[in-house]
Amino acid sequence: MDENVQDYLFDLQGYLVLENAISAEDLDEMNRWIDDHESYVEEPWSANDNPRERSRWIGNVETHTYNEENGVNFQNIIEGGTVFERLIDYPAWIDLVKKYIHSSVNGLSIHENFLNVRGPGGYIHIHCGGHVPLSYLTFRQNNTGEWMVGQINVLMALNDIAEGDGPTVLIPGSHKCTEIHPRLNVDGRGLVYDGVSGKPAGTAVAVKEMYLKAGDVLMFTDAITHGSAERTNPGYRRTVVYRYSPRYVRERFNYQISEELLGRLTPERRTIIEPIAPRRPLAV
Ligand SMILES: O=C(O)CCC(=O)C(=O)O
Ligand SMILES: [Fe+2]
Repeated sequence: MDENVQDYLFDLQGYLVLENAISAEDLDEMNRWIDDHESYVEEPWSANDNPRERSRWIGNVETHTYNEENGVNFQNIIEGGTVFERLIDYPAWIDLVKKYIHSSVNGLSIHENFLNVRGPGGYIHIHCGGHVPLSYLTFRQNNTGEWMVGQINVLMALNDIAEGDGPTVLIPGSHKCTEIHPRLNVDGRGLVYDGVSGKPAGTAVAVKEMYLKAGDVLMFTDAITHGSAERTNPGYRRTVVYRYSPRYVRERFNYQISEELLGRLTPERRTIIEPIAPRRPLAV
């Protein structure tokens, strides 16, 4: 797409769809990873009495969910194999992400990375929007108008996502909306996340369902009002999400990167995963 058109659309809508962004080989490798770990989708949790310690670990990858209906997140998936390392600076989106985050001054990091598998009845509540005063939901420098996007979500479709499959929903342009979305409005107070209605984001006013083919990528500012529709079809929706931010934003769960992965990463990838090297006294 012509760069001016792309910039205009990202500014106006707050999202872009990159069709056919992921190679067939890489898609196959990720889908095979899920097939190989099906038992974790069936049984994501251990029997621990403490709900915070119920997760299961696959090496350095951890099972997780924000709410049961969101499905299973395989957090820290960059530790899951070389294909997930390639995604860190994937050619289809890395230059766009760098431009919009303005990495020449802000650097670049990944705030959260996970693979999500979501079955029938699964969905996400509506969240975010232009009304939210979260520091990483910036979009442009107010004074000069330069790009200064605080978080870009790169959501990768690993299988086709059509009507009934629980597509991501978003409200185009809502990253600039001052009014609070009605479902996030509690007596004039704006919520970040709808933890009250118990309804899928797909039923909220003004949302657009984003249909994707396997290999397509939906790239959106986290400031946009979004969520997902309920999956009503049988089977599972498979996605990967990498959230890019300036280097000042911490990794969401503070996963400690394994020495093995750090040793394998190219210098470019290592700078994204560990933008500020740990500083310790010299060993004596
Ligand atoms: O799962 C979805 O479709 C939406 C994901 C989402 O809310 C996010 O990546 O920030
Ligand atoms: Fe989100």
